[in-house]
Amino acid sequence: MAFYETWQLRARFAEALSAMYGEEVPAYITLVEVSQDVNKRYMEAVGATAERLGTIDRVTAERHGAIRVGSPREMGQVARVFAAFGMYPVGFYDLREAAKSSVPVVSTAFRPTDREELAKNPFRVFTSMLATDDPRFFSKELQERLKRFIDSRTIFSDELLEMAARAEAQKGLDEADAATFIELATAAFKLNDEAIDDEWYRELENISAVAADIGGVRFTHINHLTPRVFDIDDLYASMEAKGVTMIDEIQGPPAWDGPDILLRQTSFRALDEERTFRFRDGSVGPGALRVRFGEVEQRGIALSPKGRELYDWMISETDEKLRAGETPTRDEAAQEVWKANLPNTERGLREEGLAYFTYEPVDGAEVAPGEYRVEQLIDAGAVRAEPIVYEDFLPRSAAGIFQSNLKTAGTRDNQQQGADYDIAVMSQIIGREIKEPFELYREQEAESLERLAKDLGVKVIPTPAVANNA
Ligand code: OOG
Ligand code: NI
Repeated sequence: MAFYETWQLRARFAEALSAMYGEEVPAYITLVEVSQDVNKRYMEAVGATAERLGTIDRVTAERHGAIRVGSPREMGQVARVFAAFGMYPVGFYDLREAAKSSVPVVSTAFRPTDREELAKNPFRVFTSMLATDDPRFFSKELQERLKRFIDSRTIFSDELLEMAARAEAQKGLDEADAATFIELATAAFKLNDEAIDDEWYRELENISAVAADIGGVRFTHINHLTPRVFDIDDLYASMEAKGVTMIDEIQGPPAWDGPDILLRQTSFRALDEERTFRFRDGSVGPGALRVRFGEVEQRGIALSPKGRELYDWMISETDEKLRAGETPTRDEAAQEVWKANLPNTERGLREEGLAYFTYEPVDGAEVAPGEYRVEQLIDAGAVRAEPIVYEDFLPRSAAGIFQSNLKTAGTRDNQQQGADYDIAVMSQIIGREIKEPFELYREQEAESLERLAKDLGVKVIPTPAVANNA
């Protein structure tokens, strides 16, 4: 019988979720089709360098999902399911702080962590946990009811969790088990039509639509599945031309003439979906909910801590310009800030140690023994630099995406002391160590430098990105 390795399970899981989500949210199918057109158009227009940040095959298949769970127990369980697919927690995002509206969640992303695995299938899932114990959002009394409600539900069955443990231990499953496992895992994220308690849902919704979406129902569901494009400006215009209403902005860096960095994201607005409610008088009937939307993204180069500091500064500088009324739109403000502060070549990014790359010898290259900087080797035609793609998320963009799809801001009491969460606390909740994104990228660059030195038989001086962040 055929054996499905971890990455094959991951690819099948991503495909199964995509098929299910397409049935649930037909506008997603339009988004995927338009994304594919955009990518084809980009390949034709740009030619050979189009695939610098990802091959067309990888980018076409690439998705990230977003899910939301209600408790540490559920977070630990979902981590076990994802581990079976070779997806491990990376990064900590506190959206309570990043959002102006009431978004009471803390998050991580589950994804493959090494290069070969990412190349085989990069599926990742942004996973948020409701901070039910945060008194800024929930009174003591409501915390109790919310916890009781969430603790009484079962999203991940014992059968699913047992199979996940087996798949993780064996690094895969045989054909029959693989099919069952993927079916069970996918079904755990299917939109359920069990009647929703209207009074309970609305009580939570008054505080935060996100809290209601997570804690107001007995199930979870996939919130969005995001395709990747090479040109998000083209995607945005193409969707609007089709009559699909998009949120007001593209989140993250602006369009500009230099290298793509980090992550640009946008989405079509959350759509009304019919769900079933049980009302106070006991009657059951339809009602509309608006929680799911269609996000799309364009990925750029991973930044070092120094680069990230510059990025965060440029974002606040952009806010400042906008506030001062210096430019009419956020995009124009950002473009000016980018032009004035960010090197507009990959080489510039490397020389200032702002972004991560890997370095490979050019075929047949020969270099006299000695000690070199990589830029010297590149100039001599002996070495090629390849950008490392940013595989993670941005808290402010995530908060922006959450917010722009909420109808109301909700409520929060900032006089209260917030519940403490950080990467260490979240690691404990998950039961596995959450990796720091920077460390993964830095390791990749450092390893490539070591390999390069060995291959060429020379000494290579550490690059600024590696040396500054050791
Ligand atoms: C997650 C929102 C964040 C992203 O891509 O930044 C996100 C959610 O809506 O659950 O998906
Ligand atoms: Ni997303």
